[in-house]
Amino acid sequence: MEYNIALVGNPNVGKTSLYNRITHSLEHVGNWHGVTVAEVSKKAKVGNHTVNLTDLPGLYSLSVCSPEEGISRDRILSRNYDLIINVCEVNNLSRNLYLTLQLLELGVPVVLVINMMDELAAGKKLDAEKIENALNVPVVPMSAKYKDDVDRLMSVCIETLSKPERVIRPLEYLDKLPLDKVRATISRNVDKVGPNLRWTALKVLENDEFILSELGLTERQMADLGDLSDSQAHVAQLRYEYIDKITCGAIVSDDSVKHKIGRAKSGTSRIDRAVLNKYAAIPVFLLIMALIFVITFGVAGKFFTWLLELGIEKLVYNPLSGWLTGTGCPAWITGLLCDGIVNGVGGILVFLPQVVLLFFFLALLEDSGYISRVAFMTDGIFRKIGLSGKSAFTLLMGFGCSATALLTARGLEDEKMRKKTILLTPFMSCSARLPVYSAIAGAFFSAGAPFVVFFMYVLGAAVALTAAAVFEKIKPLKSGELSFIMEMPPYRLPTAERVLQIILNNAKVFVIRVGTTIFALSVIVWMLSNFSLTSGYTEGTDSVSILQTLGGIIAPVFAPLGFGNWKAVTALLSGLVAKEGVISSIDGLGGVHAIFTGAYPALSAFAFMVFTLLYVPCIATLAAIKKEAGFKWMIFSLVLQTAVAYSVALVCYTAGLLVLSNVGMAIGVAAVAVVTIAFIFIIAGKRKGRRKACRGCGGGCAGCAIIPKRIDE
Ligand SMILES: Nc1nc2c(ncn2[C@@H]2O[C@H](COP(=O)(O)OP(=O)(O)OP(=O)(O)O)[C@@H](O)[C@H]2O)c(=O)[nH]1
Ligand SMILES: [Mg+2]
Repeated sequence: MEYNIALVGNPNVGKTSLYNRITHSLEHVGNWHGVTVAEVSKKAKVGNHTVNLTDLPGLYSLSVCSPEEGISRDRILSRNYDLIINVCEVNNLSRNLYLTLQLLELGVPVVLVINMMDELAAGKKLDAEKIENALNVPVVPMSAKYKDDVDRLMSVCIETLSKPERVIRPLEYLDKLPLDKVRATISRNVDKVGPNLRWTALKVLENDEFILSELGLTERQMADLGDLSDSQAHVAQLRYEYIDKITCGAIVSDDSVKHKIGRAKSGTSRIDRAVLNKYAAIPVFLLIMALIFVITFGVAGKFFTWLLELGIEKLVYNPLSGWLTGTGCPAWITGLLCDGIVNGVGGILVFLPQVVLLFFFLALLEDSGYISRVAFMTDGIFRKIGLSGKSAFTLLMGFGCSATALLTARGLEDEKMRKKTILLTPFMSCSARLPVYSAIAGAFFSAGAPFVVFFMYVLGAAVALTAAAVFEKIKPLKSGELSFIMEMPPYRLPTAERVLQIILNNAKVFVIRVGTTIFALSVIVWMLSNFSLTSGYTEGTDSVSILQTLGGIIAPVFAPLGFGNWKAVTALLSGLVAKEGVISSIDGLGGVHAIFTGAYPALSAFAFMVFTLLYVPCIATLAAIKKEAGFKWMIFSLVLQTAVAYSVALVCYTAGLLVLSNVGMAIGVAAVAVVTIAFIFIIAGKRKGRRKACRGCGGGCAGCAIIPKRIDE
């Protein structure tokens, strides 16, 4: 038999962890709320049966607020499954069971998983039978992260599915509600919402916007129903009372264990006192990030990259070019295979350890629960520029891959805030840009390379935040007022298995990308840069290659930035396909020293890195922006990024030239900059003062009508 099973539950309870265990997948798991933003499905064999399992975004209730919760609600209401595995977390049982009751009200077949049993405080045990008897659904306590209780869960599911008639016990609190009266009022509209009239009546009592709009009740009918906000509170209260009844005594002391209880909690709050400290929070965050960069691009990353470089040169490049030359192979074939493919592909492959290390640290930050803290501590600053702490998740995920990170913005309730977060995410330096900085900074800044790379990441973030502040001044992008409720997950340690999974998964994705996109780009760029339209292979001749001709036309545009040559232009064009393409093209075109020449090659290289950081995102990111925000915003993002990249690179190059060519002038420019900034602060301070004076007038003047609200914020 083939069964459709859906995983449903509150956010961050371990649904995806369970999905990965059952289907042997590697879907994204993270210790914060709202990791999964779209449904995923996969088939798994369970004995003689096939199970088509669907992982859904987390939701708190069937009355939804965010778009991804809507995906889950629609799926649950569609009844397009045979069974729901409802996942709860043992330490949040009361809150999680609220959704469980709603599923049971709907009458859907449910198996209840009580997850994270390993986190139950020492000395406590769960009376699963009590909950099972009260709800009349199978209950399976487990730890999806550690223990292999998956087989037991699946056999319970199959057993539940194979029962011909499942008896769903009516929930006693429903009898206390005037459901019959509501049914009578809405009965003639009910064909619009399906056959479950009793459930629809309950939703009406809950003042459910979605159901009410589907029903399209008349004013008369609404008047008959009375004040729905009162009944909404009453329904919630009855549910919680029922949950209290079920859970009271469900978690009891386990006398066989004599450990000190609550140790983990006090440990968590002690760490949080340091990590979330008003003064230390941001410096601690920057210190952690700096440490990660020093390890990734300095000590460890550099060593492994050097090792791979050596391996590729000694074991692939040298033997291959020697053998090809020995066999009398045409020079262009040797050039294509060795300089085009081995150098192009190998030039990226050597950064595999650094990419893996970066993803590993990012996953540690994510899985430990630290990223939630970052979102929490940045919320105040972010609010001032029209974003929220939740945007911090998306932006930080942008360090991995922009195209996937911007999907996480779906968790943002305010539409303008969501759009802004989407537009800003590509400014964060994704992992594909990492080989570009690593290779260029390594060649021109030797020991200072990790700091240059760190600077690029900081610059990307600074540009994103500045752009947010500017957007906030533009009416179509000004965010609405939102109250932001954020859940702080407990600190969790990733398992060795998960760490290994992260490393293998990211290595696989990287190698596949290098083996396909970068391979193709290397071949194309090498061919176009070594053949001319008229006289074939150009090596050893005076002919001008195709790329040289085309790139040469655009190159002057980049002259003010210090890299106005066709090779740099070619590299940037390759970067549109995939950002790693920038460096594979550079390698195929003779390496960094052949491109950044002139009086200040390091400065040109620096401006080039800045441009690479900020210019048009790759095609995959543009496609994601189009999907999430629409075509218009995609074009806006394209223009915005290119303009910002050009301006910032121009400023960096010009300022660098001033410093390097005339130290006296540089000091003068710096002094003027300091005075200007100080002046701006003084003016801003005075304005603030004026606002206060206005407030003092008691609200009678025109200014007071607008300003007091802003001061009170
Ligand atoms: N200690 C412990 N942690 C777990 C367990 N199951 C999952 N986790 C952790 O809980 C966090 C959330 O796991 P996910 O599987 O992403 O949760 P989810 O329900 O899919 O979350 P959303 O997609 O945000 O709705 C991760 O850090 C997991 O490693 C468990 O049994 N024990
Ligand atoms: Mg998930």
